Amino acid sequence: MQFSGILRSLTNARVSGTCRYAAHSASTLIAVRNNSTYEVVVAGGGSGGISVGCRLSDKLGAGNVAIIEPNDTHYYQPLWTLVGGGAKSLSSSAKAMKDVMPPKATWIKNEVKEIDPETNSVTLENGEKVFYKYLVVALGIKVKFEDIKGLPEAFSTPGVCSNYSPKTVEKTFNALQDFKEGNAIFTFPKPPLKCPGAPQKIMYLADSYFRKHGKRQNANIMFNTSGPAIFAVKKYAEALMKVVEEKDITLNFGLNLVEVKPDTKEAVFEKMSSPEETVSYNYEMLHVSPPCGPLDVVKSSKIADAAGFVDVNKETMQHVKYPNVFSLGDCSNIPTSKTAAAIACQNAILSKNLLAVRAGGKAIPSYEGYTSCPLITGYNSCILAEFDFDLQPLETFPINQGKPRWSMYYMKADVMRMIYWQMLLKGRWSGPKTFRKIMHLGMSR
Ligand code: FAD
Ligand code: UQ1
Repeated sequence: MQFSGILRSLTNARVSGTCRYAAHSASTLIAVRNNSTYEVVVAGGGSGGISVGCRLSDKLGAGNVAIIEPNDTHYYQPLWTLVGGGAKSLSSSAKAMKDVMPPKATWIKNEVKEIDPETNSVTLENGEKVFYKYLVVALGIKVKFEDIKGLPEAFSTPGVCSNYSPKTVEKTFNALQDFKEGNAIFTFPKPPLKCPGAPQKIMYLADSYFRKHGKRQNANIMFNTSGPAIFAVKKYAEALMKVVEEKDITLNFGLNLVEVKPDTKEAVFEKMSSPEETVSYNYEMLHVSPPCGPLDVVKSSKIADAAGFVDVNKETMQHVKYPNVFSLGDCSNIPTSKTAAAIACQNAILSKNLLAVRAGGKAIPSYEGYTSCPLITGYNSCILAEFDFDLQPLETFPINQGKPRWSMYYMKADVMRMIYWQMLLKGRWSGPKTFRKIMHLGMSR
């Protein structure tokens, strides 16, 4: 049967073909069939996919929303900064995927290999097709350690670590503990990357850790960034420059890590101003924030923009060409900083717009680019950066958020974790806009 025919004949999710199994939430296994059709298919079960999947399956009822996700574990990645700093355990950042799957969604435990918006279908790793009426793409971003020569091998040597993967994040705390003397180098790649504040947060924790353990005088802490500034928003950049100065950190702009030589403990950087020129530093500790990029499955599809990210309207999250396709989070080309905090706002707006379009209406442009980066500056201090598309502060609290505060540290370390598991993933958190309005008594944004 032609797909258009299938679509016409279906008002709700239907299945046809031979039987296979998909893991359902709450660990039950339910039978689904080859070439199934769902009202909504969500590709990816990370922060964006689970939060949207929960909202939509609550509205549309059991059997109508499928989430395609291959992994057994869901990670709360924002906690990895504190895992690397030794303040939280890796296990506290993880939950079984079956426990975060929305109860009314069908979990298809598989990988998306192909997205075809012309036939409204996605092809799975096992070759089966899943058809949708509406598609939500929430596949995240690819972390590309392998783009740095020698790095994959260097991870198996002491001192080389990264908070950007569950496989390497615990090595960061080992490196802090084992550090004796020399350069402690923290890198920042060419954009895009997720949570652009994370590369420097761990550096401030390292500084605090070394001070607490009497080894700060033996450490030359360096931030080697490919960028021209410490942070994109002026207000927070000024505050962070003071932190860098107070902590006596060496700041090198315009340096991009291209190679790691574990035998000689050297990190090689290209100069952004003249890429054929390189500069090498010896390291005792090297924390790598990796280059990131679009997933191949998105890049090779018709829903991608020239850079390989899902091409959506930044205010509605609806695809610019395919009106039944939506996207949020790290895989989209929404021009704001890629964070879970951004997804807090995006998941609510996307869900509302998808349901409006489904009901015959229009997607309403309402996302102003809200994103947030809790810039941890020590084990009990944090600058809470919150801003919009125009890089203008969009702050929740009626205090100067440019100042490092212990209250913001505890909000980040404990309150946010609770909000994430109990509210965001359950479709009950749309970001702090309401609090912002109340706290500012309608006087400012
Ligand atoms: P993800 O949560 O990465 O989910 C993508 C999902 O898609 C994954 O489950 C993956 O398994 C699945 N997937 C991938 N490929 C396929 C496929 N082919 N088929 C099916 N499924 C697939 N954000 C903050 O708000 N505050 C912070 O303080 C913060 N700190 C951070 C610190 C670090 C070290 C890191 C790494 C991130 C941090 N973030 C922070 C960023 C935040 O974690 C991400 O922006 C957020 O998780 C993105 O959500 P997502 O749904 O777009 O992608
Ligand atoms: C937020 O909403 C959020 O999503 C759950 C985060 O992700 C971990 C955050 O880090 C932050 C800071 C916010 C914003 C929330 C408040 C209360 C400022």
